[in-house]
Formats: sequence, structure tokens, C-alpha cells
Amino acid sequence: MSKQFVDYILAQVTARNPGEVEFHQAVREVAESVAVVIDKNPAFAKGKVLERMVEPERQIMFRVPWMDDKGEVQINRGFRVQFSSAIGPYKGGLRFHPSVYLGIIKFLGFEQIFKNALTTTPIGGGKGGSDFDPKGKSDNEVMRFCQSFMGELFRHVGADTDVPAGDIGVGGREVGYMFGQYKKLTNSFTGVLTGKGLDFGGSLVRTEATGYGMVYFTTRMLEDRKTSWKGRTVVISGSGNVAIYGIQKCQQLGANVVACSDSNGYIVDEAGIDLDTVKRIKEVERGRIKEYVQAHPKAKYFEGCSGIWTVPCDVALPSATQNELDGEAAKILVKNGCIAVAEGANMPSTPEAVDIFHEAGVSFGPAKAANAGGVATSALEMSQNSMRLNWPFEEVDARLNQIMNAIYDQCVEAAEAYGMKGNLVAGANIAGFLKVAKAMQAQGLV
Ligand code: NDP
Ligand code: 2IT
Repeated sequence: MSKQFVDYILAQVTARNPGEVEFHQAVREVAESVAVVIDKNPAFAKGKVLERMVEPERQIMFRVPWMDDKGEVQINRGFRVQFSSAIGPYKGGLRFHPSVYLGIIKFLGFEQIFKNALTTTPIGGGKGGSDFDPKGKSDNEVMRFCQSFMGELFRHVGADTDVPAGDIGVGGREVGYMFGQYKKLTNSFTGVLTGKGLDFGGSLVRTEATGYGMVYFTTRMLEDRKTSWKGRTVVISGSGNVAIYGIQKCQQLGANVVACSDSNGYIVDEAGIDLDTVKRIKEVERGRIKEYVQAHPKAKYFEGCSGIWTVPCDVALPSATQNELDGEAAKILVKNGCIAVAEGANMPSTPEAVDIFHEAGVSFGPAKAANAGGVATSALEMSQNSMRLNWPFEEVDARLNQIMNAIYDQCVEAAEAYGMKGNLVAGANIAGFLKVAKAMQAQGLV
């Protein structure tokens, strides 16, 4: 029954959404996990709950014209997919990257439904972005693009409707420009975006939250193996927001992070990555990770991203992009003695890689659970905005830690309840699905 159900869902989704391969991949993983839940709950089958979930409530695509510094007109495409408002306003980041198309936004929006449900906070699922490439653009070009993007998006979002935030290519600078434009167009100062600057409604810890949360989650995975971060060798891919604060928290907890990367290549520093150098290169100068070796001549730079998984480590934290860690890479990690993998990025491990980790007994923390600290802290930012209050760093950090522990517990308990003890992928999908499914059933056919 389960396999038939997965095949039927996948046949529908691929027929209705041709070519959106990342979306198909994300749906398959969830369907494989929750088929058993639907089997045991005929009301979910009768209500076609999963069939409804895979169809976004609304999706918006729009033209984003802007003028570059040479006076040339440029045209990009904007997206916002409002997937599910079953448990709260649509919530999820915006990605600006040339690879963005509808299939990427839909995979991310679909994942976001279950991730947000796991956070224990009342937020629905959505995602958006553009095929705009911020790399090499001046601040003025980025500002003009963001203003044009919000010139359409403002009609569709709102503090109680849909609250975007950052993702790849969208950080504090971009959120600031979009917030300014929204405020001007609507003549209202509201919590319509999260990840805002600390002087205008942003929350302390939001910048660090995804990386910190991933490490708090992994702490529980290590504890379950009766071990800790102390003296562990760690490899983290990427060198953006998630990777940087993942590195910081690993180092604070006594681990040695020896490698990180960008889309051109990776660096290995056996002495331990010097985070100040990475932050200067990536956050201040917006440069390339290969520049690291100029400041640290004993470190080595290698071209290409996938080689990073050949660097021996105890813990691997893929934190760059989807499908960056494949079956081959997983085999090498296992061979080198890796004991735990947690996903900072969204869907960075291919299905083959996940199977290899499970078979080898590697503890595996899926993205929906392990990287949920970012959006959870966004929800805390929304709460503070509603109350017109700012909580201190320690308070937000303590709440984040509590939330990551609650997510871990939910995953463990749901996996066990459905006969898949220790499988955090199944646990995350089932726990997230159950919360959203129950809310949908209670609200009738809407
Ligand atoms: P950033 O834009 O800050 O950094 C992205 C990093 O990943 C950069 O080092 C970038 O390298 C690298 N990267 C991007 N695309 C590719 C690619 N196609 N191949 C190899 N490397 C690539 O983004 P974030 O750190 O915010 O996001 C990283 C991941 O974490 C994404 O999957 C995102 O969806 C996920 N995530 C982010 C959250 C957040 O709060 N920001 C929350 C939860 C998940 P380069 O500079 O060369 O492009
Ligand atoms: O993938 C993600 O969870 C994010 N990019 C963060 C979304 C958010 O609304 O903070």
C-alpha cells in the first residue's frame, strides 16, 4: 500500500509540475515517510490531505525590471509561493541566485511547511526569490533591484499574511532595502520581513540562529551516541550565513573546524579555520574563499566544491546548497569514520547519500529539523515586533536552544511511534505532517 501511495502521489506531482525535479525530490521524501501515517489514519486519506499539501495555496510570478550602473535595463523574474497557511501566516526566505526557477522555490516552500510546523511556533510555509545574481553588483544595483522586487511583492505580503526573510543571496543588506520600500509603499512600519537590522525591529540572534541551531541539534545527536563536540574534527561546506555561525558555535563548544567552501572551491586549515578571516572575506569584502590562504599560508585551497567531503572528519555539516553531497561523497565520509551529518542547507544530501548514512549507522539530522533554528528565530522576531519589545541576546539564544531540543524530541518520538526508531528523516516528516494535517482537517476544505 505504501509504495503504491507514493507512486500515485509522485505520478500526480510530476504530471502537474513537469521539469520541477527538486520539487519532485522533496515530495517523494515526505510521501515515503508519511505513507504509513496516512495508512493508519483513514481520515487523512479521505480528506486527501497530502494531495492538498503538494498544491500551493497560491503562487506568484512577476517581472522585476531594474537599471544597472551603466544605464542598461535588466529584467529578472520574481517568485513567491504561498504554500500553506494551515498553522500561521506564510513564512519563509527569499533566495536570489541565478539558478532560481519555480521548481527550486517550490521545493523550498514545500520543505518549509513541515520545518515551520516542527519549530513549535505558529507559522505557515512559503518561499520566494529571483534569478537575480547579487554577485559583482554594486550596492546601488542591489538596492534598485530590491526596490523593484518589492514594488510588486508588497501587494502579496504583510505581517499577518506572509513574512519573507533571507536565504542564499539575501542577507541584512537586501532585507533592509526591501523593508524600506515596503514601508514607503504601504506607509506602515510592521514586521513584514524578518532578519531586519537591529535598529529597526530585527531580533538579536537571528543572524546566528541557523548555524547555532544546527549545532544545538547536532549536540543531541552526539549525546545519543554518548559523545560530545570536544576535540571533534568538523567539515562545513559553504561560507555564508549558515556556515559562518555554524563554525562559530562548533568552535565555542570545543570542536576543530578544518574546512569550508564557496561555489568555486574549498579551503583546508588543519590548525582550525580562523573565523575572523572568513568573516572579513565573506561578510565585509564579499570576496572568494580562496583569499583565505593569503592570510594563512599553511592552509590549502582546492578548486571545485565536492572535494570537501574527502577531508577526513567526525562530523559533516553541509551548509551551502541542495544536492551538494551525493552517494559517492557519502561513501567517502563513511569510509573516513564520520559519525554524524546534520544539514544546515536545504536538501543538501541526495537520497542516495541519506540511504548510505542510514545503512552505515551514521547519525543523520535532516534539514527540516537541523536548520529550523533560523526560521524559528524569525518567528521570535515576529513575536517581539508584535509586542514592540526587544529581548536580550541570552533570552533569544535560550529560546532557540529550547526549540532545537523540542524539535529533536519530536523527531525521535514520531520515528519511534511509527516503527522507525532512530530515523530522524522519517521522524521530522511525520511530526511536521501530523501537525499541519490536523490543522487542515479542523479548518475544513479551504
Ligand atoms: P549565503 O548566501 O549566505 O551563503 C551561501 C553559501 O553557499 C556561499 O558560500 C555560496 O558560495 C555557497 N553556494 C551557494 N550556491 C552554491 C552552489 N550552487 N554550489 C556550491 N556552493 C554554493 O546563504 P545561506 O548561508 O543563508 O544559505 C545556505 C543554505 O542554508 C541554503 O541551502 C539555504 O536555503 C539554507 N538555509 C538558510 C537559512 C538562513 O537563515 N539563512 C535557514 C535555513 C536554511 P558562493 O558565495 O560562491 O555563491
Ligand atoms: O530555509 C529557511 O528556513 C530560511 N531561509 C529562513 C526562513 C525565515 O523565514 O527565516
